[in-house]
Amino acid sequence: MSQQLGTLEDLPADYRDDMAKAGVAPLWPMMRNVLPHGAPNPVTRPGRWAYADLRPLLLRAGELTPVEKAERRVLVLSDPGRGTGAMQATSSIYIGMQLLLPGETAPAHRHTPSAARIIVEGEGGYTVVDGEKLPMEEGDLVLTPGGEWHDHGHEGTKPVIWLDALDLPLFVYLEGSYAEEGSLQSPRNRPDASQVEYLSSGLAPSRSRATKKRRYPMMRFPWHRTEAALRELAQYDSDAVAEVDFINPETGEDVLPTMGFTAMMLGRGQKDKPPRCSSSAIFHVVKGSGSTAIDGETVTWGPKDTFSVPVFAKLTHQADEEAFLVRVHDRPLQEKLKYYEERAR
Ligand code: 1HN
Repeated sequence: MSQQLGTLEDLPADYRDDMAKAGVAPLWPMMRNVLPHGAPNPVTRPGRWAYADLRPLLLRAGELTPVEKAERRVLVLSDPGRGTGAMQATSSIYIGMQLLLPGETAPAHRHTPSAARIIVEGEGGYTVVDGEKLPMEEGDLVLTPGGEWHDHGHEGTKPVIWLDALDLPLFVYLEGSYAEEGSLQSPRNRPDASQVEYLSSGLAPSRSRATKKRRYPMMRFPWHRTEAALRELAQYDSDAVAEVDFINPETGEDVLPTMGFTAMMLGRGQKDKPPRCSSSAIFHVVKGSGSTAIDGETVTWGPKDTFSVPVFAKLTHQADEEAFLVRVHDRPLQEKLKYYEERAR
């Protein structure tokens, strides 16, 4: 029962003028823009960012702009559907690539949006989150949950580069985005929780009932463990693509309120055709190469490349060689809003 709705031009000019003066507008000419039939009509377009392009640009930023002048030395990966400079890769997810040079520090601050980093290159970088020093090694996922103080440092000898994912667009939309400045934290002198408290999955330290639960008990997920888990999974179920969710080890829930993260492994020549889903995503290639058809448009990728996919995209991944990808998505937000959906292809 789809009916053509009336347009603005159908209405007499004097009536339109009077509406404008009264600060109102008719809904019906705009109805389908905000409620298209059957499925959303995303603004987001697929994006692809080759590391070979980003790396030299970032290193040049390192020469042009001292970290003191940048606070965070980042190049923003803008959604092609919104244009360069857009502070979002999809409707809800911001992605940037950050550089820290040896000896540099990025000052402490905390803000309402949550962040997570996927480490792309380098050794010796670290983030201190709420007094916990989190080493950054290639492929690690490191969380900076909203409201937690965080600063970055670098004890190595070569540039460190990582990908930042934030739920910033949501907070901007909600007019809830702001930060507070602080001074560098002195970290507690012990390894991070992944190395002390949650070394083995299924085991967590016993605590008395009086002990206050930490909302974010583990904020670093070392890559070597993620890769080992994927290899085990892949070995015993070679048809299905091995994919793991990063979860809060105390609750089994998503690691952050709005953003979720998975890691997947594709064997050489393996294809993956996931269901179409209402969440948007950004994929970062930790290792390997291949291609992904996104609604029929093929994106090729190699190590350290990044690409984005809009909601309900029809995806086919194919690995040319063994490949590991990390996916950032907004399913946790959509689950909370009770509308996350998957559809047959
Ligand atoms: C931020 O705090 C970081 O802490 C990186 O490294 C990127 C982009 C927008 C807003 C805050 C960081 C950011 C950011």
